[in-house]
Amino acid sequence: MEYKNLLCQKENGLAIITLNRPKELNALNSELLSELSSLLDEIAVDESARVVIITGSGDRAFVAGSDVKEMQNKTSITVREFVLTNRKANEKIENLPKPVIAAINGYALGGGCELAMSCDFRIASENARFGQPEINLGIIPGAGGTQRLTRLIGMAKAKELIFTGDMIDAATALSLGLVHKVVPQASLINEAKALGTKLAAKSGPALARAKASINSAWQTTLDTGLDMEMQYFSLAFATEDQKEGMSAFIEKRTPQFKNK
Ligand code: CO8
Repeated sequence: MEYKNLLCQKENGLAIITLNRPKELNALNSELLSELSSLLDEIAVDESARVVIITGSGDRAFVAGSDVKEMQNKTSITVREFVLTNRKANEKIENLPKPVIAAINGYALGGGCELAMSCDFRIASENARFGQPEINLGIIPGAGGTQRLTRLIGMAKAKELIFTGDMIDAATALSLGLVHKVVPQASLINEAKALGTKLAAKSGPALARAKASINSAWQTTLDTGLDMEMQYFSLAFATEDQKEGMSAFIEKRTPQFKNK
């Protein structure tokens, strides 16, 4: 399917999504977010796409936030639909049964930082800037920022970023644990592809269950989480990949996973 605000390229088990509104620094409008949800639905069932990379078009911005021009005249009632569209897209990323890597090529502000935080990995270019500047617009983060940022970097630093609206550079984001790695912009996409290729060689069902099990740690008690882990762990023994992985270990060879 063709998308107006997205590009999608598939190669060697990777689906590379480019958020493509460069004139608006890839600001998220509801059309882009709806398209992203549809594309992720397609990718979820596409066996040729084992890992997803999300990046922004151009060399200035990953995403400079939700589209302020679209939001400006909304009311407390009408803005809820926009929030839900954004929330749905972020939850599709977070719950996609495949790893998702954000390749952050510039500003990741507001809804852009929130989208990146819904991904499993964040690799940033040296020029990336992060922030939740909503306070400067007289609002608060509305696409998960108060929740995911707090869980990722802790309450003290989340309050500092959200209350001040200040931007931080990529090195600071790395020191806070907000990103996994910082690389020169010229090598960003290749770094993301290298990680994607490494993950694409693993067992897809095992990755999907590891992701779901780790995600549950955010939502539940330790006991319930351990029960869920036991279920996912046990289910792995119903896969061909478990047989292949363990046989390969014993036969001292590299496993050839079939994602079954
Ligand atoms: N929305 C709409 N347009 C934007 C946005 C945005 N978030 N960011 C940039 N643009 C547009 C600018 O308006 C400008 O367009 P034009 O040329 O037509 O005036 C173009 O992109 C280029 O931007 P600048 O000229 O401002 O470029 P600069 O290099 O001077 O500055 C910045 C770059 C620092 C990134 C600056 O553009 C900026 O501060 N942008 C806004 C950042 C921001 O406040 N983001 C948070 C938005 S609110 C949000 O994300 C809420 C999340 C909660 C959502 C809940 C569900 C909806």
